[in-house]
Amino acid sequence: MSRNAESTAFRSALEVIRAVEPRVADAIGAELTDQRESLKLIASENYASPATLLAMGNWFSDKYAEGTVGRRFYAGCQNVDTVEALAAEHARELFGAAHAYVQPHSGIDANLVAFWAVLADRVESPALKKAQVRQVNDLTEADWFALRRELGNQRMLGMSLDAGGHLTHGFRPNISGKMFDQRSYGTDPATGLIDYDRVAEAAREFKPLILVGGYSAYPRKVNFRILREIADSVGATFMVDMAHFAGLVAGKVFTGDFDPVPHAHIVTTTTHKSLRGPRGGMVLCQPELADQVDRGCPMVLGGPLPHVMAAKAVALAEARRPDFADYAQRIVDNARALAEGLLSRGATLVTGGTDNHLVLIDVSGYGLTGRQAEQALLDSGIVTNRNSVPQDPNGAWYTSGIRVGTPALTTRGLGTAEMDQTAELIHTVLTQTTAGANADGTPSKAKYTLDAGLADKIARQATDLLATYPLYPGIDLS
Ligand code: DSN
Repeated sequence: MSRNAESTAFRSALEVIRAVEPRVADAIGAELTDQRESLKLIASENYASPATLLAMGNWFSDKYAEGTVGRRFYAGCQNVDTVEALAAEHARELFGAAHAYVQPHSGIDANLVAFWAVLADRVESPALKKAQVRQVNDLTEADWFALRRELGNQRMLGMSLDAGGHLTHGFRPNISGKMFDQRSYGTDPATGLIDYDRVAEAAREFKPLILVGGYSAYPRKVNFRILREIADSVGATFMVDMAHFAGLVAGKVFTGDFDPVPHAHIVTTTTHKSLRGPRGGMVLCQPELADQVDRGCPMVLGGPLPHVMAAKAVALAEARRPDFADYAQRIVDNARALAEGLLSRGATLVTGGTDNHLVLIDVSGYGLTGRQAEQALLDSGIVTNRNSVPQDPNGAWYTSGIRVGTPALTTRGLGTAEMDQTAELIHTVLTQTTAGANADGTPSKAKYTLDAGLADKIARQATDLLATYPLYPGIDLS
């Protein structure tokens, strides 16, 4: 691929946009500059390839395609069928999955599709069976009442939010917490690790319909074989949300007990995190759930996004190339180097380290809340996000943690030596930041002081660190 082609493509696109609304063209250009200049350590972000980005910006966006490949509610979907079938085929081959559904617009959507599929498959309700075979009009008011009561009384067991679980795994601020009676399993307070015996005990007591594995802020591998055994022991369906680590599964860094696909009945993911595709979601499942999963649209989802499915096909094709495995291994090597760099400088890390793509720093050791640390790092050109730590005394808004992840910087080409330098920058900012006070003298969880000169110096050092690894080297918008 000639670099010139990439520059021409994006320059031309911006010229066309600029003729209609120049402020949008300016914002798109400014976003590239900002991303090029900042040290992006948000564990859930990445940089999709130019081919993936370009596959999204076209007339596929104009097409309605409710239904599935070859069975649409709209005419004229032959080209959508092509890209959807390609994306699903790449996903099945890449992950060794029996079935792939590539329509979900996001991770939340993918999880809702999965929840519905499990409910429809598992809830023993005559009313539900009638509804499923399109006898909806035969249902009486009493049927509907019974149906809603049965669906609304199902149980889910997932990882607790402050141990690193995700909001969509049954927590009250999310619709999943309103749909399900939820209970959580946490981590061992001494080690920060999942205690599988306690998960088994919780499953025996609670008897969930769905056992959920997966996380967004747990820095370790999860043994999915053991979780499947626990699910089987109580008759639960085992679902894994691998949104964060899908790239590590695709790149064969997580194999055997740590690859969820052979163990789970149903696996959900986003496509834009470590997997490095377009913003979107996906469901993989065992054959017995495929029919229900394929009802995702219009049961749960709005019309599919064909332009995004085209980009998923491109990104999944990229993930099947041999160099993707090298990228995936480098993500983990980099996270380990970052963790070691932080630990050697005195930082406290949840679980004492990492074996995936992320590191969770407990910033209370620096006398800061997560919110103060996040903002001080941002002032210094380092983009992270605050995150709860287990049993966090500061709650989910202020938090006591900073989550950092390596997929984006790994895509850019930074290696373990640069991770050590990154650890030095983070540690310097955190040691030089002091917590502030409210007007009445009480400690503030948001205010902080950091010398502006030091923040600028760190930001320059971050930019210098990135200079050798230009982002999108083939794209010159000047
Ligand atoms: N927002 C994603 C993350 O940052 O982990 C999960 O939804």
